[in-house]
Amino acid sequence: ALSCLSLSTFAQTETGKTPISQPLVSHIYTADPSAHVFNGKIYIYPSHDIDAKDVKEDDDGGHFAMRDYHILSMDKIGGPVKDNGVALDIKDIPWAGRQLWAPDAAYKNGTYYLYFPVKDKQDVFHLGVATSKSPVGPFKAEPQPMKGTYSIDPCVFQDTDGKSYLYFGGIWGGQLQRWDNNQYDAKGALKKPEEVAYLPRVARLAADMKELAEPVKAVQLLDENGKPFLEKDNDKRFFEAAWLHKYKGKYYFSYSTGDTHNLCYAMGDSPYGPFTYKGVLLKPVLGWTNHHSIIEKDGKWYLFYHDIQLSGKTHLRNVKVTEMTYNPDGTIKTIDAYK
Ligand code: FUB
Repeated sequence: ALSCLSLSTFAQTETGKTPISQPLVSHIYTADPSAHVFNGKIYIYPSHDIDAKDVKEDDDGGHFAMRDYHILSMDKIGGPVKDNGVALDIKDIPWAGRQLWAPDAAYKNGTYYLYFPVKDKQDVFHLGVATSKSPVGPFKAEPQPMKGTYSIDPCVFQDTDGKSYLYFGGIWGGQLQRWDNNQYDAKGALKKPEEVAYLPRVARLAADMKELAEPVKAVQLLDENGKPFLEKDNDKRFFEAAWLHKYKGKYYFSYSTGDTHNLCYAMGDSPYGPFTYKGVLLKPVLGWTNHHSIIEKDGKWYLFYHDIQLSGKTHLRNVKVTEMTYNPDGTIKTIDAYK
């Protein structure tokens, strides 16, 4: 879901300032880090960015032409980071056409689940799932996309009552605009400035974690006054990169505003929302995209994110982590990734 980034965007961000964190790995390009703690250890499920020289940059993010996943692991924040090699290759996903975008993972009853978006052979994004007995794979993909899923950026949230929810969606190159009311329309248009913005999607997962247990719903995301965002509120409305976490009994839905490059968050009392907008979590980073995850480890909270510190190119990103802190009222202190 990305449009041409451009050097102008690069210049408007924090060029010249000092990054607060360094890339977690530098031997490969990584992005969209979905972090989890499994058995006391941190696992990061990122996109694996590559320089596909045969693919031209376009407004639908065609230059994000990723073909596999590598899972990173670390015992603690600040410790050595291990690249566990190829965990899933696009050639082993029977229905895949191109573009393995931002994944997520979950664990249940001895099995690890890797959720991923990829375009099918007709160039339509759907979500797939793959399983492994190890958190770092190798993962085996199911032969078909997950029924009823579409668009990009899956995020699985497992609530304390054992229920699991799949969040997803992304406009522009992420194709969410083609799926109003869960029906495909290849001509689905972006909203006009005065129209109500597209909303992210959610569905509870079935017990086997491979299927949806219910029809896909829109996640209710409201502005500070309890009103839906309009498309012209593009510094706050949802674009892509959904993440859900829970803190002190409240549900936090965070996401990217895409073309305005913010990571924002909203709070609610249920995994379905409604979520009320609370502010910016991470200001724009170097590069067009902004995409994150949030975990708790040893009593501290961490934001995983990416920028393009190593390459200076929008499609060659590097994942990073920084501590995240809450205010006494449960709101989150805004992070600026550069000093
Ligand atoms: O990495 C490809 C796409 O870029 C992701 O799916 C979006 O969230 C954006 O980060």
